[in-house]
Amino acid sequence: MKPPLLLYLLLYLLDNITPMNLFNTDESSGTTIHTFDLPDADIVFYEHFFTNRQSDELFKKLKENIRWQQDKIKLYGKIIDLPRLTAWYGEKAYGYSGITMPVHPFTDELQLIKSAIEKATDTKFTGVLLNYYRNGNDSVSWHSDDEKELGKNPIIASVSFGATRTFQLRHKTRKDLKKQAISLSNGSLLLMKGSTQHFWEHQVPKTSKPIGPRINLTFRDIQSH
Ligand SMILES: O=C(O)CCC(=O)C(=O)O
Repeated sequence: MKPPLLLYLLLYLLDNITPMNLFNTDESSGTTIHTFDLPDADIVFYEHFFTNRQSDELFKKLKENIRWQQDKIKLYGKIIDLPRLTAWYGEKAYGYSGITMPVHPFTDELQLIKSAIEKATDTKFTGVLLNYYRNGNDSVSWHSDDEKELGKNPIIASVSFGATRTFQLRHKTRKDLKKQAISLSNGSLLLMKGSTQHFWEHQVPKTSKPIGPRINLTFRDIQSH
């Protein structure tokens, strides 16, 4: 049975009332801000930082336009594919875990996302590492974003589009503290600052659940080479 005309009209109106300004990420656009009472950490999670429509559109554009690469790592003496695709965009070169990333200039979409998060966080970012998780078999294992180019207390702004994945955090020395989990949903922004990277490490584990692709962007400020 077809929905009545009135319902179509209502859906049309609702859709068009949703703020479409990409930069409108205040309470009126539905953003919910969560803080975490964790020792040695300063973490803020903005749920629905981007609306679903903006996020779906940005996911599509990033998937098509980003110059994704398949990196390799050495594990127990064997060269294997990194379990995700990556790319680095920004003003300066960057590398991690022995991988040197070719640098590409910010695209229009990346510039838009960067401006939105810079405005909300009052921080300047000079580069972004992108991760493309094709399915639940793609992952990133325990690490901290503490490369020396990121400075003493790195500020990491992590934006997610696509399927929700679990982001886990564990304290490096305090074994009495429980492992934390945050569901990084479509359009969310996770901000990690202060001493977080010194004391905590994070991962996105593999999942056997049938889930779709996800793109994650971690904006960083590269201070020196
Ligand atoms: O995909 C994520 O949410 C985490 C990415 C990450 O840890 C990184 O790029 O260092």
